[in-house]
Amino acid sequence: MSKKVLLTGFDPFGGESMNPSLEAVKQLNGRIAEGIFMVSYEIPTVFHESISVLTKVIQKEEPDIVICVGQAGGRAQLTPELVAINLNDARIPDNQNQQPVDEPIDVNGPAAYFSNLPVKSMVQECIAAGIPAAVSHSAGTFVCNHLFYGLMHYIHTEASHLRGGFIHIPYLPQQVLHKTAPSLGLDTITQGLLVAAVASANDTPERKIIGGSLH
Ligand code: PCA
Repeated sequence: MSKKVLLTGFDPFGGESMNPSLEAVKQLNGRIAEGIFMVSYEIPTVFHESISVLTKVIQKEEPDIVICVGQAGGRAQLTPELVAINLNDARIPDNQNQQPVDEPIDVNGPAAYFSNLPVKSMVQECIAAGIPAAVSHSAGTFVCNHLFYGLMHYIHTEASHLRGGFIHIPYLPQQVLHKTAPSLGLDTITQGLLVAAVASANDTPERKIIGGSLH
């Protein structure tokens, strides 16, 4: 039976007029491929509200897998995140002008949660498809890490059958016309997310693949 994959992207933030995560997940909404069925939703780049919107969407859609996606301007690869930490420390305000500094996401929650998606297999499959990818060991301390932590907390406390995680993606070329920063085209990013979703659904036990970092 085909697995249902929920993909989410964020609205633009930090002065950008677009968010590649939203553009890419929109391309995959309703797409059926290699035994998976994808639906996509927009999440506000807002502390707290992002988690409550995601939770409602999960309850409505009842997916097997949740992959949240966000922009990581300056990165050159698709980067599945390994770990979400219990910390809000915003360098810029979110889209509702909230800027928490040094606050826990959940005072009673653990320091961190690991993704329960096969991050190294996702990376390996992307690379095999010619799409730049690497494991990331930090999702930052802004709304992406916040949503990722909220997702994993929900999985651990209320939905242990669910698999979920987060992927950061680079800027689109249109966003770097006046910046010195790497970018990837929308088709490449979208294809990478599809490959990552299929790798997650195939549910292969995580392989011993070299993918750590020295710093
Ligand atoms: N990236 C931000 C939040 C929304 C997004 O797309 C982040 O990395 O936290």
